[in-house]
Amino acid sequence: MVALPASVRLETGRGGLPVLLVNGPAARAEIYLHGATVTDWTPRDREPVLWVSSASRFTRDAAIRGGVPICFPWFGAQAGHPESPSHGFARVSEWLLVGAQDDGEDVTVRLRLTDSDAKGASAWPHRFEAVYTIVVGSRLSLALTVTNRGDDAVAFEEALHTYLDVRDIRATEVTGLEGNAFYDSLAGPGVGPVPVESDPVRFRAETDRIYVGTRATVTVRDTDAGRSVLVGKDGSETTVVWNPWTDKARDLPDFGDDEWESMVCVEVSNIRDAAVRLAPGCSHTMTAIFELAPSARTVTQRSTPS
Ligand code: TA6
Repeated sequence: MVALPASVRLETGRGGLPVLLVNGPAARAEIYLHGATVTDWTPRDREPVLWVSSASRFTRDAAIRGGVPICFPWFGAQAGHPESPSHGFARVSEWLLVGAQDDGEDVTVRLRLTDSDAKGASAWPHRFEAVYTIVVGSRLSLALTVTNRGDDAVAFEEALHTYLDVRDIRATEVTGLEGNAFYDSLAGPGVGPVPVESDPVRFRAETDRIYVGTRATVTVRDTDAGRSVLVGKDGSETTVVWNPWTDKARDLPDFGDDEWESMVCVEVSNIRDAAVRLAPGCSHTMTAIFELAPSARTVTQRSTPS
């Protein structure tokens, strides 16, 4: 058993699933071993940044609807295997806690998944090790390192399928993707990248896009809440932006009918042409870094009506 610092407790969470409760100097967080899903990150004196559906399941056979599910080793449907789970098996597998420590203002937690622990790994018959390093502080850093433990080269897709909480999606915009082409996933498979995005992404209907060749930090500006979330990254070439809007939200069994108004997914990823190729023994790391832009309003000022 890994020795836990005082800032980290292993508890029984929703659905009886094991959860790590992190209470560090600069922020708190909640991390389910199920899917290594971070379901809460709240910097001190700020509001929670991640969104979790009130209808989410917390069971071993389903992904958590919210927080940061990990899509690996494929994104969406597995090519040639329609029976395989959407977005791969990492988000429905139990990850092993391999380390936890205090680092000044930050708290670092490490989780691991290998081909022998993964649920349904037979769908992707390759030997691998995935290590997820979560640093909880005034910034949230999520680094997924995948190592090819086999004798043959492998290719995989990955995404940190982050659900961000917003006050109103209609008053939310995403900047930093201008100049990047995108696949419109609503246009169906086989439709090539749509010409370059020229404006901030605004939401007026179901939106499901895969931006390609992205490197820059993306800003999610939630004007109603007066808050911006910066999404920085490393080792990632694509960014997915998703909001299900009314119909898709209604169709999803683990998603509240009206909850589309208060969330947006911005997903640091390597999918489609950016799938990662690894030779035997080699590793690749993809990192997402979340940060709240300085805000004139902190929790206390907002909560006391004038
Ligand atoms: O990331 C966007 C997306 O791929 C959408 O197409 C939508 O299906 C969403 O993920 C949710 O997928 P899920 O398998 O979690 O229902």
